[in-house]
Amino acid sequence: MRLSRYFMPTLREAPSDAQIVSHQLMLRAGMIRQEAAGIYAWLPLGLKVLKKIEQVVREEMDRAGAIEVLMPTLQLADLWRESGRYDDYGDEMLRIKDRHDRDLLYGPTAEEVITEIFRAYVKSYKDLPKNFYNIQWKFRDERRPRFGVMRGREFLMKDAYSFDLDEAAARKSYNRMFLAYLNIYARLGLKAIPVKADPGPIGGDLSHEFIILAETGESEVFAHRDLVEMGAPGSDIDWDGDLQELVEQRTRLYAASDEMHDQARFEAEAPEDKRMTARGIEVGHIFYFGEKYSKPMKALVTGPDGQDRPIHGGSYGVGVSRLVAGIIEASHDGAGIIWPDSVAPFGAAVVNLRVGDAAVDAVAEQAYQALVAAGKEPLLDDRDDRPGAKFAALDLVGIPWQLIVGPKGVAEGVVEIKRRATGERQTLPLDAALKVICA
Ligand code: 5CA
Repeated sequence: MRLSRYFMPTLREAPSDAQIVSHQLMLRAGMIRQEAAGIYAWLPLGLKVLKKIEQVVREEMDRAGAIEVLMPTLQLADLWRESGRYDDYGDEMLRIKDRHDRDLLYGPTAEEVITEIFRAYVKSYKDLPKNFYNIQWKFRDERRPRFGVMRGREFLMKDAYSFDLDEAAARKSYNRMFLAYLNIYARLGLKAIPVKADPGPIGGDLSHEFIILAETGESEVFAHRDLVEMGAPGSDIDWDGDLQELVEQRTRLYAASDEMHDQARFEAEAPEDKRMTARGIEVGHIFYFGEKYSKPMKALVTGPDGQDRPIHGGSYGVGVSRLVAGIIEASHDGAGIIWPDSVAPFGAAVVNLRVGDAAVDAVAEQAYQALVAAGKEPLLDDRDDRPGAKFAALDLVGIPWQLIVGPKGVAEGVVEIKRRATGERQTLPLDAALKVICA
């Protein structure tokens, strides 16, 4: 992409109503535009990052055996009347009437819709397990939308739904999602802590929130340090095998958010120097809820004994748009955003320091074409602007590499490269510079 033809409306100052650093930086980097409270348009740079996160989530869901579908944003109220949730959901649900006076709603989640789809086709235990997911916009009329896309009203969620014959099988589906989530966050450069969450009226111990650490987080977490340091399981685990031990390794050590925290247990289970208390952002939530939807909505399958029974379900959410802000909270400095390579909007920026100088233009173009060919999705800064302004904008938007082409270097046969995360610079011939960036 050539910056002269792109749309990257960066701002020197953040609007004063942006309270947290990710919101400030997303506005300054020209990633989003607020259209109404908690409702945002995604500008080109923001959209690129959103799509990259979406793709990481998709790949890890596919690997763990989930199957992608796309459900509508608008849902029929009648389905929610079947599950009994229509009246309970309250003011967070955006209720809509169509021209035939039918009650619709903008989906805040999709348990009812997926249960309707499942029951229409799946009738036998032989077709289980099944796990369907979609990455779709949700709407919750939050009382206090704030912090930009961190707590929006319209937001992008990956929601997966598992269907199993009994609780033991459902636990296996749950374990797959639990471990897939850790892999997702690791690929996004994040350290996520799985904490026990309130399982609600179903009871049991099968509900976890995934929290990433950030001072501005809305949740407080209490955790054993060894859990915080424990790595993700990695994507080459046997997804069809017994995952219980891998999950237990990560649930044995104490971890809880404020509503489930028990100080006495924390002190008994973690020695003082291992006790960590911090603020964090909830970037995922997984639940096992048994027959909660299948019973009232009659999602039944025939078991091996010929008897029909309600399936055991679970649902698994990742806050995809919230993650854009969450990654920024976890990875920025005074100059701006520092994207992990896995979600950077561009892999590298080629900075032409003297646009219009034929020799400099030629080297910049050569570097740009080489990076295109290498699949690095480069941005060519071919604007006629002061070097200082160019560097400030590129630092702000957080592109992992800058390849700087100026008249002095071109005369000497070298370019400069800068790694955004460390500020480290090297002066090298172009070929060697490209090798470093593409390594
Ligand atoms: N039905 C379940 C799982 S599919 C569900 O809706 N879970 S949830 O309510 O916990 O949402 C899943 C994830 O969406 C949360 O962990 C959070 O990361 C994200 N999320 C929830 N509300 C918002 C919001 N208002 N703005 C941005 N992200 C949100």
